[in-house]
Amino acid sequence: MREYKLVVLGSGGVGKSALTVQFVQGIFVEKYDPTIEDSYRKQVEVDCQQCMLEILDTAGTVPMILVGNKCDLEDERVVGKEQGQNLARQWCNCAFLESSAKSKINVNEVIYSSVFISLWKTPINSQKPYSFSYIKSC
Ligand SMILES: Nc1nc2c(ncn2[C@@H]2O[C@H](COP(=O)(O)OP(=O)(O)O)[C@@H](O)[C@H]2O)c(=O)[nH]1
Ligand SMILES: [Mg+2]
Repeated sequence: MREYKLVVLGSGGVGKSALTVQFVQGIFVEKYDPTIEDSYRKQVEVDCQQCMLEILDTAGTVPMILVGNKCDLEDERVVGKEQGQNLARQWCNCAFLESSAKSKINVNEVIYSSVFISLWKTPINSQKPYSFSYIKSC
C-alpha cells in the first residue's frame, strides 16, 4: 500500500488541528491548545486505491529557510543567487542559503539555522536571542 506523508502548516488558531481531527476521528475539537503537535495515521481509498496517510498536525511554528543545493555546479547554474533571495523574501521573508552536499558548503548552517530560528522564536532559558556565531565556536 502506498504511504503519503502530509504536513499541516499555518498560523495558530486557524483550525489545523480541528480539521485534522475531524478528518481522522470524525469529531470537532472545541478546545484550543496552541502548543499541540501530533501525528495521525489513517487508511483511505482514493481513486479506487487504498492509501495510508500519515498526517503531521504541526503547532504552526515550523521555521522555514529556502535552500539552493548543488552550488558547487556553478557552470550549470540555472537559478541566480538574487533570484533565490527574492523568492525567499516573497514566500515568507525567510532566510536563503546556498549549499553543496558534495563540497561541504553550508551543510551545518542549513540544519543549525533552522534550529536557531526556532530557539529565537521560543527561547528555552533566556529572553536573549542566540548568536549565529555560536554555531562556529562550539
Ligand atoms: N466555528 C469554527 N471554529 C473552528 C473551526 N475550526 C477550528 N475552529 C476553532 O478554532 C479554534 C482553533 O482551532 P485549532 O484547530 O486548535 O487551530 P490550530 O492552532 O490551527 O490547530 C478552536 O477553538 C476550534 O474549535 C471551524 O471550521 N469553525
Ligand atoms: Mg493545532
